[in-house]
Amino acid sequence: MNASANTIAGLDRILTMEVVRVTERAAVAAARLRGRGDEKAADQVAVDAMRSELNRLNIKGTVVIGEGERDEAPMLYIGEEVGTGKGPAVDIALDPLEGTTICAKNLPNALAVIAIAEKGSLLFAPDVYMDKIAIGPGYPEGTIDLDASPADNIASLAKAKGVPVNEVTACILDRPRHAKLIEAVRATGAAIRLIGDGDVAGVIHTTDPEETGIDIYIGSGGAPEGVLAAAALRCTGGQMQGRLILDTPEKVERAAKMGIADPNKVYRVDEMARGDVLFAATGVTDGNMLAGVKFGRNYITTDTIVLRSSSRTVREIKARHQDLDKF
Ligand code: VTB
Ligand code: MG
Ligand code: MG
Repeated sequence: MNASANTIAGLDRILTMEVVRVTERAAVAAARLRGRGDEKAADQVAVDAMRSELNRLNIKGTVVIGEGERDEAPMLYIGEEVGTGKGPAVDIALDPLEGTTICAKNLPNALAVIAIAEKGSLLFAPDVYMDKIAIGPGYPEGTIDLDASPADNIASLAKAKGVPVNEVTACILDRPRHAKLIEAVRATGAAIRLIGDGDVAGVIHTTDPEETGIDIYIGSGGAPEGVLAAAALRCTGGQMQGRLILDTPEKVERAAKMGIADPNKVYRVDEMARGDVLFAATGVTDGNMLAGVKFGRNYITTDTIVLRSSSRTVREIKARHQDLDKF
């Protein structure tokens, strides 16, 4: 196959296969520190592992959503150049360990996550909170609205799904700031899956309600996690709206420096992730969609989902790693 056949719709499709190793490697490293109560250590090994594998890819990558500003994050910081430098110029959003606390406590749904997109197509979001609402594919456009009340959103989703409201489950981060939201959702009769962390997984879970039991994600979480989740929805279909929470002049200014002129803008999926996007996530701990890493006597097992927007392919890749020394 020649190069043009591989790059017909944006990114080189071979990258779809290559990117799997990046999240697998990070997930295995983090999983070795599952349940040790040390979030920092688990995060650090995941970052190291993801970076070294990423630097083997033939891309000229720039981290646009990463571990933070250069001075606070020594590696995979925003602006860091990654890859061999020999391939196409791409933008990268990553979280080597999404849910450090989940991993430290060995609770469900910690993931190693990456999104790779054509240059300039991911929202350059500051590390602030974002108000989010998301549902999976198959519902009419406009079923959800970030500015509508939780009760209206739940009612609208139930109608679109053709079920009574009490058959809807919302996923919400368990935070004091969500007390009113939780109360409002409960008042509708809908169920809530409260999660300790991991809203990238929470949003992705809406794309497969039969499997995960989650229909809608609501609430505020990290903006970087919002862009990562949007990258995934871009590939699976689904609706998401997000608004940066820029509640101090300092945050408004920081966002302005990153090119955000309207601090109140509501971003839809394709305004957070445009063009051809690849998304990969490997389970670190067992989750609703992905199994966690398993350490066997003779091999290590990983479970990864790889998505590509231009073809809308959803791949689930279970791997047995027998070269144990490498991990
Ligand atoms: C969420 C969650 C992340 O940050 O985005 C959350 O998905 C938001 O911040 O796993 P708070 O914890 O301050 O509420 C994480 O918990 C950590 O990245
Ligand atoms: Mg992180
Ligand atoms: Mg995170």
